[in-house]
Amino acid sequence: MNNGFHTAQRLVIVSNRLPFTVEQRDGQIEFKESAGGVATGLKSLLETMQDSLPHKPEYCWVGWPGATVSEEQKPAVLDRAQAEYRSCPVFLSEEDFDKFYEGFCNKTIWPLFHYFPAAAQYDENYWLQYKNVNEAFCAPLLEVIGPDDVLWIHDYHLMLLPSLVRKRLPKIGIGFFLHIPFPQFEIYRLLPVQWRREIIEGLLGADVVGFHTHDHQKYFLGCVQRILGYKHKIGQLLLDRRIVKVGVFPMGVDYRRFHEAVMSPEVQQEKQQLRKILGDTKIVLSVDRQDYSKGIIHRLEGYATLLEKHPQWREKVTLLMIVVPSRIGIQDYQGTKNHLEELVGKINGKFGAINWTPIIYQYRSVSFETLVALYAMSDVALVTPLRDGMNLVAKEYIASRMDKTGVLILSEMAGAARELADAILINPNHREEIAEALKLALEMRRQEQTQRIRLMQSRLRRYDVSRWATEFIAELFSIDPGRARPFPRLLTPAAQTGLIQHYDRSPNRLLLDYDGTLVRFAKYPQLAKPDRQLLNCLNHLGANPRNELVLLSGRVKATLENWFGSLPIGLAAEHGAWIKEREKSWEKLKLLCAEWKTRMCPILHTYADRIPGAWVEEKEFSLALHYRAADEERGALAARELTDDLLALTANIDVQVLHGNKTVEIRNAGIHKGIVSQRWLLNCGSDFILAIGDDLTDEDMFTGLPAGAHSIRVGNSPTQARNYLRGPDDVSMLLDALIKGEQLDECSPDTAPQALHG
Ligand code: ADQ
Repeated sequence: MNNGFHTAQRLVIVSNRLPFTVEQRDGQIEFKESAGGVATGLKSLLETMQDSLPHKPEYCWVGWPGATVSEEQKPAVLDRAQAEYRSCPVFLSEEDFDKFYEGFCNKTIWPLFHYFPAAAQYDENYWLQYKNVNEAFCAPLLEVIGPDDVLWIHDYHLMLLPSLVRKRLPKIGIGFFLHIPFPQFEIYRLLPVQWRREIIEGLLGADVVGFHTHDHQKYFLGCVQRILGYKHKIGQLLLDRRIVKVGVFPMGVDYRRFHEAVMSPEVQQEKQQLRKILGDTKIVLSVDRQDYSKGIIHRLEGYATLLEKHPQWREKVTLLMIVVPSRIGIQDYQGTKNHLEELVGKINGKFGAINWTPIIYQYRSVSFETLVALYAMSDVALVTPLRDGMNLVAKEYIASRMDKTGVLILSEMAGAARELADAILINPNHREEIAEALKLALEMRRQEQTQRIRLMQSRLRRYDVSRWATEFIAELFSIDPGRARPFPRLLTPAAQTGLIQHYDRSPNRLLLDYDGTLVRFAKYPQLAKPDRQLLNCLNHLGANPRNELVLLSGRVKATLENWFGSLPIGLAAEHGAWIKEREKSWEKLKLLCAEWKTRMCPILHTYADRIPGAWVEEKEFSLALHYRAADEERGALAARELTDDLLALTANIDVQVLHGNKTVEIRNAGIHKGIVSQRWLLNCGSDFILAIGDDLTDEDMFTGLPAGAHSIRVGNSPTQARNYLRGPDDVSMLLDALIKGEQLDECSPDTAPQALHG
């Protein structure tokens, strides 16, 4: 497909909806402007983008045209979309619409992420179609994207897309912005295990993930940690091979456009006409897409309570309620509409008079000019969502108050409440609170109105839609997309070649940690057994007469003996409390006392009882509380508390307390991997030394090494080691490369060690 876009660096926007919606009328295709926050926000952004962004990128927009289009009509829609809107439509089938859009997006994610768990449906067919449609977006994208383009994916319909694109184009810059709230883990976990994991993994395909508020960012990072185990540092996640920045970018509105439109002749004329119809009552405005999350019913109940409790306002105020039809095929939405219309009728019937209708209700979309006229003439804007990512209506109202009067009543559940602290903030669940806020707003003195509006306008003028996009895109352009390396001192191929050459010409000492270095951590330690390949590798290295190989571990000697006792290598158990030289017996490194264990053991057990999944390991000269199988956050919190307690309790005895990788360990002081490794390094001069470890306890080993030794920390924690490797797989590759080097060098079948069998 030739999309007609040239390949200089461009911004490729991807969202479920395009800025236009295709409609069929008398067999003819018509293009209508799309409503809704994402489409309107992005549209006004693109209109101003050329002036405001430092890079002034060209753009194109990929998305669904809002209706199913027949095969014959597709070419015409494609041509017009490209020519008039710089858009590339992704066509979806009826089935996609039912199961993806109305199904997974609007019956699963939307209710759940807006904290309506009872309304969420967990249908496997919806989920499968969600995956299919994300794939369906990926294919045309790959045809559109040029090598230098940057991708900005929007919203909850396309949460799997970042990683789908990343897999195919590892070096492309990808941003993702979520326009709706990201919920707390307790809500998010209601998704089935596989779905919740794939969604997080999908999002982490992006280089920058953006949210409207700090709360949404915090909840997302919490879910990432609990589901995938990645901890963040000031919003940055260090994945195995990439960095993902998770940031807060509160979306603004096109402030100037709203502000300046107020004085336009069209808006002035609209205002006059509306004024004639509405008489001289005070006007409370309510404008939304029809959605149960917007709290429209609660708003009506609050208004009815005002009329009930403060009858002096009857006939003096009118609620003007404009509702845009939305997602009309979904039952919950139809239900809300019926309920809403019933309630409007009831309130009008109960309080209305011949010359006064308390609520004027319109179920339709209105033009930009009418919308601005409504904002400009309303004394109060009543915005009461039960949960909202941001809420642009609240911001548009403030931007349209040219005369600096008017009052905004805003739900504290809207993201916008974080920025608009000078609104009257209310809890939308409490009708009395809404009624009192209305009374306060209707009676507020002009001077106070102006004071509040000024403060909010000055914020919205600065943080407008361009600023939102500029900051997001600047972040995206600032990174080296997909190439950012979280490991600054990663062992490069060149350094590895140097290391192998050094190894090949020397007598060698190899000091290796086991858990986390040679094998990945498992939920329980007994599951992290060495496999045949690892045993063969250690056997090869140990059998080379030039080598002295030692495994230094915190494990007990029985386990090490069982797994490695027959190999020609040295072993150190319990961090060196017990050692075994090659082909000799176990011996204690020095006389150690273990009396303290009887006092400490009950304390560890008390903590283990408090953390489901945690357990205590009793060794000969040490005690360890393990919490790898426990809930990540609870385990870490309790472990910090335990470490503190133990440090205080052990101040007068000769032991050390160590908070390691998902463990808290107490062991005798004066025994650590630094001391024990010296035993094998004694008198080795400037021989080749290689030490590899992944944990805090391995730092003792690194710091004790002579200059010129090779030291490698596995993982990305701060270290004294010279280099990093990412994980046990990379260690395994390095050890294999050492063996291959040996084989090339010596190549004598007589001296090659035998592989282990059985
Ligand atoms: P929405 O849920 O669509 O957006 P909102 O932010 O209020 O909610 O945006 C609605 C948009 O539609 C506004 O720009 C408004 O002017 C327009 N609109 C509303 N009623 C209208 C009417 N009767 N006629 C014409 N236009 C009308 C989603 C999230 C929000 C988030 C936005 C942007 O749910 O929380 O603020 O995306 O990120």
